[in-house]
Amino acid sequence: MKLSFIAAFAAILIFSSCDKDSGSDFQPGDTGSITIEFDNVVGPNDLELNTGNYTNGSGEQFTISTFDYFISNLKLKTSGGTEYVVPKDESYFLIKEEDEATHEIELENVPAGDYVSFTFTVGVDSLKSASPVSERTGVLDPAGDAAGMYWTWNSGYIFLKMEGTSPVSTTTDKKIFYHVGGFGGYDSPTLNNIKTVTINAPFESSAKVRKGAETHPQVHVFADAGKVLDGTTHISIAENSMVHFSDVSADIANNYANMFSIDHIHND
Ligand SMILES: [Cu+2]
Repeated sequence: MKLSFIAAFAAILIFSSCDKDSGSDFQPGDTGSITIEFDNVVGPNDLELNTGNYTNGSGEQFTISTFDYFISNLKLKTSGGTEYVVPKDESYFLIKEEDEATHEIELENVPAGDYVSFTFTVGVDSLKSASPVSERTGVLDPAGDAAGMYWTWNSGYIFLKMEGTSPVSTTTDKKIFYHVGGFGGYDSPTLNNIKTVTINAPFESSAKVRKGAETHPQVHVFADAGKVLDGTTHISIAENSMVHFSDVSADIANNYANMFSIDHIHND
């Protein structure tokens, strides 16, 4: 998003903020919809599968061929502190960079309000992970949409999958694999990489949910794939070209828990 747009947007906010408290323009019981767009980037650049060349904090070059992750259990909070919990059955989404149709999450029947805070799980919660396969349909269907995002050998979802190539990879074909999952285990405790993330609206902006089609707020979220390898822990590709169910995955999960931010919100 261009700086000029952000500047213009900020100016609009400043000029419109004076009538912010001029009385409610919605009734109790009103509901509307809200879109949350997950826009995958690498640092300041849009993520470009296969063709984008990136360098991590360890000075290692890499490309990204796959970038997929689960978002679930959304909670929205208004500026007044009222929380709306998206019904659990409607609260599972699989964002796949290669499939543009998955980049936007549509939430319907959301109580009217000015939403400023968005909380979600990156991955699939343990309750759902451990529920019968008949209750894991749609994006959670291991034989369907979730194919490739499920470990049959360990019965759990891959929360985030990043694959690509790197000249410093130690795999035979220079590929890199970062598959992070682990919900804590069924019977005995295992690695728990479930991350809960809260992101807040910038510039005193909010997503104004109103009745029907009066407005259709869109929360434009950036997810920085570069943070997978560079957050609180720097992951060296040469040292970890392939990560699956291992201690290093905990570092990666902590890294990507901080990759989300709201760049801006549209209310049109
Ligand atoms: Cu936008």
